[in-house]
Amino acid sequence: MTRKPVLISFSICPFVQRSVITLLEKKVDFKLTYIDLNNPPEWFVKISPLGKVPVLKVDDVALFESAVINEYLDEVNPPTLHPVDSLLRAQNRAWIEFGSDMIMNHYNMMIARDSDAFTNSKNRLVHQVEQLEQILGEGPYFNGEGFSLVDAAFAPLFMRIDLLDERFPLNLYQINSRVARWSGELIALDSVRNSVTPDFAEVYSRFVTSLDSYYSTKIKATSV
Ligand SMILES: N[C@@H](CCC(=O)N[C@@H](CS)C(=O)NCC(=O)O)C(=O)O
Repeated sequence: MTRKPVLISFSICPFVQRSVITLLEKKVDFKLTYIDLNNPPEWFVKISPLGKVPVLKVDDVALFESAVINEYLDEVNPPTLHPVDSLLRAQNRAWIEFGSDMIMNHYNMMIARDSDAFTNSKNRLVHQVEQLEQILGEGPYFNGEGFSLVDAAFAPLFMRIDLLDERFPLNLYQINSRVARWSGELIALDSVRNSVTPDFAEVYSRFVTSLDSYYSTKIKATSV
């Protein structure tokens, strides 16, 4: 019998959060183990080929890459959160990759040392938001009525954008846009709200403020 899956986590990692959301949506009984990525334990280094979280331990197997972990979770815990049609499913996988790129652009924007690097990442992000705006339908979710793995993939990004906007708004999307509406739907879900620790807003905000970056100087300037 397969034992309870164990998800190896770092508290503010958006990629881990994607898998937590999927596990919660599917009501899977799982265990979360937190590690310090700045000082990873020996056992983690041994099982994580890229040294990254998330890793999902299923019995003696260590799965890595959030999109792959979510595909696995989806397959073994029906009903599926993917479209049944092969072409739609492939398209959904492509947009999950797109979401990963957005998460990295958002992160690069946060850590950018100067105004040029910051603006460069921000422009890329704004362009990606515009691309999303073009392909989104009436909602409430990416594929319409049903929550899918694309929603799980984007929710962590929207949660971070939303939290940071409270400190120093970047206006990445218009209030009445489809992206804004989609973001609002996802952030309000129990599976998304419960996918982070209760102190997440504080911990994430502290992390961003502690960065030696262009954006953190903006945040600090508004806090005084
Ligand atoms: N493509 C990976 C990205 C995972 C990732 O970048 N995780 C970060 C934390 S959010 C990490 O473990 N970084 C440690 C490192 O790069 O050494 C996924 O989707 O799982």
